[in-house]
Amino acid sequence: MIQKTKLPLTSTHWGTYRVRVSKGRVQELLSFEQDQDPSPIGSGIIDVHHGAMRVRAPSVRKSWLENGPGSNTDLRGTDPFIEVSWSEVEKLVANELNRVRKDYGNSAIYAGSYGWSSAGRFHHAQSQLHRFLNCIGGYTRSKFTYSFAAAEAMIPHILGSYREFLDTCTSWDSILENTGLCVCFGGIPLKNGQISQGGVGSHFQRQNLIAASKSNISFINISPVKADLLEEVGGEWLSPRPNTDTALLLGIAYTLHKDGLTDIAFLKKYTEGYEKFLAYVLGETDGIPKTASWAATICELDAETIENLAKKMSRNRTMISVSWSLTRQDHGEQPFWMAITVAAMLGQIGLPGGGIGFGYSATNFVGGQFTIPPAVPLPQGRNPISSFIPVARISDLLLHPNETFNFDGKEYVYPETKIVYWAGGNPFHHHQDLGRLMQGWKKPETIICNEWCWNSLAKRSDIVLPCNTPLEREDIALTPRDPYVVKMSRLTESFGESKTDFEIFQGISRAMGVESNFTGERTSTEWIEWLYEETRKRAVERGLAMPEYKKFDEEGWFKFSDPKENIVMLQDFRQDPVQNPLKTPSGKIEIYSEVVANFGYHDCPGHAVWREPCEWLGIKKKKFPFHLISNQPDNKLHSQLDHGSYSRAAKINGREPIHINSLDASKKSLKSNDLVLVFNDRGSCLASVVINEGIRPGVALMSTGAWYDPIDPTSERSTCKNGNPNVLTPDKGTSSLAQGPIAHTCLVDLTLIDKPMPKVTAYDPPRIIGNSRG
Ligand SMILES: Nc1nc2c(c(=O)[nH]1)N[C@H]1C(S)=C(S)[C@@H](COP(=O)(O)OP(=O)(O)OC[C@H]3O[C@@H](n4cnc5c(=O)[nH]c(N)nc54)[C@H](O)[C@@H]3O)O[C@H]1N2
Ligand SMILES: Nc1nc2c(c(=O)[nH]1)N[C@H]1C(S)=C(S)[C@@H](COP(=O)(O)OP(=O)(O)OC[C@H]3O[C@@H](n4cnc5c(=O)[nH]c(N)nc54)[C@H](O)[C@@H]3O)O[C@H]1N2
Ligand SMILES: [Mo]
Repeated sequence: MIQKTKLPLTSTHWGTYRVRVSKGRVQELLSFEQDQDPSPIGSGIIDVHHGAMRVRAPSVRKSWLENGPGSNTDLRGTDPFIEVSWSEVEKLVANELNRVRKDYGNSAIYAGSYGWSSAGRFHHAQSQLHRFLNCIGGYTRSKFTYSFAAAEAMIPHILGSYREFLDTCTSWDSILENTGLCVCFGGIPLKNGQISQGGVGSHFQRQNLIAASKSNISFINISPVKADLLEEVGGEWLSPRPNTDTALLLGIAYTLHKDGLTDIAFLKKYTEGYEKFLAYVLGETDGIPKTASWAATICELDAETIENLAKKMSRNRTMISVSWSLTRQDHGEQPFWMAITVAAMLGQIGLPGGGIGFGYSATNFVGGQFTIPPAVPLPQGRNPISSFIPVARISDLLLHPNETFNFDGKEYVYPETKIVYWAGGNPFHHHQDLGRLMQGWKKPETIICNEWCWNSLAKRSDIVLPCNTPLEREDIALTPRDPYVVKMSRLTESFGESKTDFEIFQGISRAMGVESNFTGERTSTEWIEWLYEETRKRAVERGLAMPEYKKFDEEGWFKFSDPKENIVMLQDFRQDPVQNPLKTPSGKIEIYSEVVANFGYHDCPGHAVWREPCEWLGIKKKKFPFHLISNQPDNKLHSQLDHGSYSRAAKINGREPIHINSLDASKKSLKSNDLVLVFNDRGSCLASVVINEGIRPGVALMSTGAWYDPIDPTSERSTCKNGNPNVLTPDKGTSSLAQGPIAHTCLVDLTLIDKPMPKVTAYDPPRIIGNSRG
């Protein structure tokens, strides 16, 4: 048997693996010897890689092929497909892009193409798509991410940048040495630390969390879900009503002020506009003092608990961790702004182990004590088209062309969309209110995607171009979010007629006469070496050692050496705010932002405020009794590999689990494993009940990821029999400022289903009726 360390490597968002291949197939993924806490998610790919759900040839929806663009768009999802040759499909796509460019202009091509795709820097599907479209005059793009759009728009106004501070969150090493108290909004969910975009060399969240709990650090998990903090860590569990964190933090702020616990010197030296915020806290501006008792009625915690928490935070070196989920809710700009404000009042920002952190364990990289690799991405060229949407406004774009929308202080217009092109993302996974997306999805004349499997997106497209998986292509994992650089080997032949995304766009660009612009006259192998060498040049400039490409290629991996000094967010700013000002108008932390105030948005004024979410447990005239939390799944990454054995093993009687507290179960006369309909006015889905005392009463927890599978695929509001919670979630922007998604703001009800329900068909391929090649 070959020694494990001699086996070829591959990299995924959920880890690096040594791969055992025989008989032309990947047989086993073995954890990388450097990985201290490997994730089991990877195993899900083996049984589906060569299965019936692979897209084996370019496939075109029957009505589109026979009657042209825009035909029977209501049949997307039910029409059968016809397989065509690559040369035929390349011509079809080229002609269609040319028709739309000529008649409507490039802004009529929406190719935001949001999504995680797979690891591997060169074959990053979205970058490949954007590079290709930039060669033919551009496209309408999307701005920001589903992960934390509210923070991406808001934090630059407060701290001058978001990404910069996300990438330099105070490291676990600094926490281990200095922190006394870790207050974790949304917990520190290890399930999420399994992944990191672009690849993971070694998972470090668990080891650090356990080490922290063994030292003298105490943890407080503030979350509707007890399991958001590892059982072994112990600590206290506070479960306020979901989406009330801002009110809780305001109650803490009031207490700090009342008890004289604010660091006035810090506020003076490093922040802007505290007085204006304080007037609001004291109720001088709206007549409502934001006392602990006021907060207590909103959060449903005791006032005493809130006051004690405030005092404990001021007594200790305190790290406040705010999970990214706090941004994916109505007014999701506010919790982060408020948490920064409280951290400033405590005066610990920029001190070792203190201040604020954005989502420890939201992905593996947060809090890493590693050197940020100066990773060079694939150049995408220039997009001359200025039209864009905030990423989660996709249904609005399709349903309301030529109408205006607000975003970050300006007004913009949605362009008209004729073509949607998606590569490396799945809107039928990620978007809210799928019934509404279904309405919008009928509007474009042509929908194209590159996919490797017949998931909910591929089934609802007009032209499906079969792409390779990472196991079928050579690539390089090289991301600023992980210190490991991994050479990914090509491990198996391409399934059916599938190609890499690069080859797919090479073929279309050839048909459009722009092949050499697109390829840059490099092969994929040459591009991989180019990315490495360009990164090495940057590394050398920064004094970072990196082996030559040949040596790296032979070894298979390389790790940047760790920095000697502990990483402490905003340490430079604290040490010298004049020499190292923030990139805000005042150069300081903007507790009050004149810029934001001048936008004049009621839903996002000039300092952090409590605004009632559009749906929450405290709403007047509550129609649906449960707050649905549709968090990230433990057993997969989003919708990827939902059809694989690892994900399917976690279903109960073939349906997605929904967790509720025993108090709610008895109110509803439900028991474990009961099949329920989860519903509200937007839609419904099926799920199997799990009774879980670690869920706050009034909360229902159902993770995302199940492939959308409506009982009646032609109906917009049909029950999803596979349990995709996005049939329930609202499609509304966080505020006029960020317009981010608000999946975690959602009320639902549950009812027992005591009759047999239709079987899940999500994992069956669509009907393919012959091929046009005879
Ligand atoms: N209710 C609810 N909804 C949510 C969230 C939530 O918390 N609750 N979270 C949101 C968040 S934070 C995110 S980031 C989004 C995630 O949403 P997405 O990133 O869109 O979800 P994925 O399932 O990862 O989609 C990636 C797609 O790329 C395909 N793919 C993989 N490799 C390749 C490749 O090499 N080439 C091509 N062409 N395709 C490939 C996969 O098959 C898959 O269909 O979901 C959002 N939606
Ligand atoms: N295994 C796995 N890991 C992943 C992903 C995946 O799909 N699978 N997706 C990755 C991606 S794209 C992202 S963006 C990150 C997201 O990282 P997070 O945003 O941290 O992920 P979530 O699981 O949505 O939320 C974390 C926890 O926040 C709690 N929560 C929800 N609403 C509230 C609230 O109003 N208040 C408080 N205090 N707590 C609340 C929920 O109980 C939830 O379990 O995860 C990444 N990690
Ligand atoms: Mo995300």
